[in-house]
Amino acid sequence: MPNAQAPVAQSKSSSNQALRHDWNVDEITALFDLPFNDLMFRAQNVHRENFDANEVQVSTLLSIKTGACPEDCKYCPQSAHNDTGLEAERLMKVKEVICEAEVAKQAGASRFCMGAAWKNPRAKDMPYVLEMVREVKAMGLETCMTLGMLDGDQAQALADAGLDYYNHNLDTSPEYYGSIITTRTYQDRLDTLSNVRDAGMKVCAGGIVGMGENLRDRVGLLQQLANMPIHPESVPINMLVKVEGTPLDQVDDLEPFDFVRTIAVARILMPTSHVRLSAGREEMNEQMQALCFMAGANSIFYGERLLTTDNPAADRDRALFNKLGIRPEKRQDVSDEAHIGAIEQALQDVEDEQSFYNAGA
Ligand code: SAM
Ligand code: DTB
Ligand code: SF4
Repeated sequence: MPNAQAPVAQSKSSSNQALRHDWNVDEITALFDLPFNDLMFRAQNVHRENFDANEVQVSTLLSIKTGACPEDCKYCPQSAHNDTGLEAERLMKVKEVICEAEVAKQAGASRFCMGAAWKNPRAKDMPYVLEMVREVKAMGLETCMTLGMLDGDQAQALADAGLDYYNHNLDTSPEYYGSIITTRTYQDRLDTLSNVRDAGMKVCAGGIVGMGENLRDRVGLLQQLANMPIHPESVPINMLVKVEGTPLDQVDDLEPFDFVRTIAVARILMPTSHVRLSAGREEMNEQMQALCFMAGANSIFYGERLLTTDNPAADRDRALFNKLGIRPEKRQDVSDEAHIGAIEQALQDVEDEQSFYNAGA
């Protein structure tokens, strides 16, 4: 049963254009095939019709249970099938999680995302994760979790505890999926996403590019996402982080413009969703990230760690935002003065630092 906070089904973008859920492969391929400048222009227009183009939402990630995962995802450093030398850690204590959430809030994050290396949460884990949701929410942060597959009851319990978003990625096209993961099916993932939606939470679902897939697979992934009855509110586009000891460690680099194109096409297909420039920013220079923002990305992970791999340090991101005139997006559901104050203070600190360097130059 949907709960009282269930999002209203999207039907229009702010430009009053109907949102489409019937994209076919040829149409999506034609977007990828546009001359780069034409694609960017279209994506920017769609972006500006629906969002403030100079605002980017910032989320901070925390791995609440690390490694020793029974799933065999070929990209993942946390899979027990991959020998990456990662030290496994048990589920963190609620108090430790709250301390990390406080640090993220002070640094200016508006959403706190907690991830666990599980196939699915066990019954005995649920009371702890529910308490994490309640306490992080009480701090005035938006909450997000990614814990693997959920049944309907687990999704409802998380929604009732106040979980705003659940992240569960499709990862790639249905056709390429079997080359990447064999321990859970594409349908398992779609079922979890529909349990999340039915429980009234917002859906965060996207994928990974640069895993050796072809253009048709990137088209197929975006088609699956865009043709859901309601578009995911958040669409993370991850660039594969190659980790030694995973089977994808040696895969060829993706042409960077193909990554930017994937963001631009996601923006056009899902005009009102937040498209997240997700994993892989540590390997991208500032100009590449700026192109992704121009293509319509309007969310990032903020903080020096993703789950187990590196992300740019918060001060580097604040400096980049300053150079580009980007403001962190404020929380949409409440106006939390402390949170807005933390972001403004952090930006002021960077400006002060820059004028200090300029004065000394
Ligand atoms: N275990 C849960 C699951 O898979 O549903 C949640 C955590 S899992 C690490 C969340 C997502 O992180 C994966 O679905 C995948 O899209 C992304 N991810 C994991 N390893 C990655 C890597 N090396 N590069 C890019 N994205 C990665
Ligand atoms: C998502 O799409 N990307 C994040 C988040 N959802 C959970 C995870 C990226 C993980 C990158 C590899 C690591 O740090 O372990
Ligand atoms: Fe486990 Fe998630 Fe990593 Fe797959 S992506 S191995 S399910 S932690």
